[in-house]
Amino acid sequence: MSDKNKPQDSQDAPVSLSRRGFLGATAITSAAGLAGAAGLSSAVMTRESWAAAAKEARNSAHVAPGELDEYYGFWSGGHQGEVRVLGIPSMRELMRIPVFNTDSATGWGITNESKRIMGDSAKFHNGDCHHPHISMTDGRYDGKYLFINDKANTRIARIRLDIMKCDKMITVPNVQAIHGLRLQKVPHTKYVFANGEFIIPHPNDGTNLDVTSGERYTMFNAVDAEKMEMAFQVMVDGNLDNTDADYTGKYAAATCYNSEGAVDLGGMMRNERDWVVVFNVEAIEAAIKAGKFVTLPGHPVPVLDGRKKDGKDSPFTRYIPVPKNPHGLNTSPDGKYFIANGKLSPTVSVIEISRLDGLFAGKYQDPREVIVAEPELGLGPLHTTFDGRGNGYTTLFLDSQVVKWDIDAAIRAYNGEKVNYIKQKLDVQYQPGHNHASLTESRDADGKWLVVLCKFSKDRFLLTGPLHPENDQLIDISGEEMKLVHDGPTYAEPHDCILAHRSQIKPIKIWKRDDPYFADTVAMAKKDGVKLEEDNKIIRDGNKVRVYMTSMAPAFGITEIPCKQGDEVTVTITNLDMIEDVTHGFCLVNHGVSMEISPQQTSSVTFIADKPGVHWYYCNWFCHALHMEMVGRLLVEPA
Ligand code: RUQ
Ligand code: CUA
Ligand code: CA
Repeated sequence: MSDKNKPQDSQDAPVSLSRRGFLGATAITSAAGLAGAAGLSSAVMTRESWAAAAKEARNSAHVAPGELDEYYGFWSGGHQGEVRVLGIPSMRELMRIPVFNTDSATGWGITNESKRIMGDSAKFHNGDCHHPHISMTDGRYDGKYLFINDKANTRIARIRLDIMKCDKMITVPNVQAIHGLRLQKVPHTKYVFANGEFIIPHPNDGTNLDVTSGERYTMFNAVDAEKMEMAFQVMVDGNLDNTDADYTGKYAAATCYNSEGAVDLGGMMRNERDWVVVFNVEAIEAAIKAGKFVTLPGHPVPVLDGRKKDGKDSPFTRYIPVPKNPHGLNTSPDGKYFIANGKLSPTVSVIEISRLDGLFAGKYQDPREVIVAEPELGLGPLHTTFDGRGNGYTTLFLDSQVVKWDIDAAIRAYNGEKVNYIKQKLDVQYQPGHNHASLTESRDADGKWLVVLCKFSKDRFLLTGPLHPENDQLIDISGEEMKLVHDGPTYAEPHDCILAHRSQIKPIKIWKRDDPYFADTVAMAKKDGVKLEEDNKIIRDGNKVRVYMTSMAPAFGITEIPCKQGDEVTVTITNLDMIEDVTHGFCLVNHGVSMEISPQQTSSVTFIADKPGVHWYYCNWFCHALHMEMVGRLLVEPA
């Protein structure tokens, strides 16, 4: 074979772009005035030299067969819509929790139980989740719930961490696109704080189609975490990006990148400073208690006005100018600082939380007096995370780096001292968004592992066509130096993740029969006089057919379901197996029906028997040597 005809290994195609050149024109546009500073350079390492350098550290992260990981990681699945559970440090994917998507394996979006949880929004088949956060008690993860936003359809979902299933979902009214989401940390997670990102006209009924004039705003939202109902909304100036809460229970803060209220890219970058808006939770609660709120048409949630009027502040909010289109907002685990990440400015702004009482009391002429440091870290700072030893770790999107910096030193530098606050800059591959250190959002931040979620993987993995995976990288931060130990390809698009120690999460092994997850289905059976744990019964009720059956490896309790064309059939299955891990499924061929029934679980699904004839159903979770034989038939008589 001549060289010309030799098959080319496309995986080995030379990498033609340098790390910094990679983003090209798009990045330069969005980096606006910063492009000039991109001349700073660092040596570009090859993939091979990375592999060699990482070898030693990788051994410390190795989790051998039979060993368990020390941490749970909960990953946002981004616009794929699910939450993923990973073991850290192995970075092995342990489970997927469908939330804002449809899932064929478990029947999420197909079963009656999941549709009841999704409510009105079950009609949507897409989602865009960003920010997973674990409920807290006294500033520590309590392992009860995980909350996550859906930017695409303005929803918030809750996952029960004992069963690792979504158990509640609400659509936030009066706003569009929930982006930032964080939890009240102290005294416990009473509220889920969630930012409505986009400014919309009010009312948004088509009478005003211009977002730059007339009554228009977005709102900061609080959801009652236990009831999963709206608690309050606060109108703001500008828009809202990311948020976090403090360790007193009194304040939450959010970044705004569009103080301009613009509708175009140029307009949104016009101001040199946008702001952080601080919310006074106590003042908000007091106003609601005193009945000093309004409601908007169509929803009873109390709404407060946190906008400035004629330059005067409301009792509920303060606006702190920070540069420029800030993005991430992160509370340091010692409870001292809110840190706003500058994005289009190479700086982060460090806000001292203990000065906020004074800010609300009118102590400061200039709200920027609450800022105690504004260190210059590099290009495109997006998110900061912490090791509990006084260091911040900030992602630099444009530089493709994580920078480790000393918060106290940055404060001293801001006060004029000559001190170097930058400890290390580590190249990551490539363009990192969020980063997240173990236990970092709690008092227990332990500075062991750092996960960096890179938006581009470029040359790091075998090629998969034009669509590349993301690259979630694991960095050992236990020592003085950050060490990259693992590259992890992930599917679109983990915006954010959270790491909890395994002792903080307590999942159950088999379902409890009285679990509220399927309580409505149990109640329905009771109305039909059916004992789910024993009975195999078919109940005909007009053109409704309700089938109650048990499953036990390797047999369904009912193997023939006679019905008439056009009947609405509900199949309810209770898995009597008591053995851990023996999950059954129910899949009806050519009907789009499929669901999971784990040990001691009850699941149900409703469909129309619209095709006359014989239709096989089978167990689609491999459960037994005779799993293939675990079948039955739907017998549909023509109408
Ligand atoms: S955002 S890459 Cu949706 Cu959390 Cu910052
Ligand atoms: Cu039951 Cu497979
Ligand atoms: Ca702006």
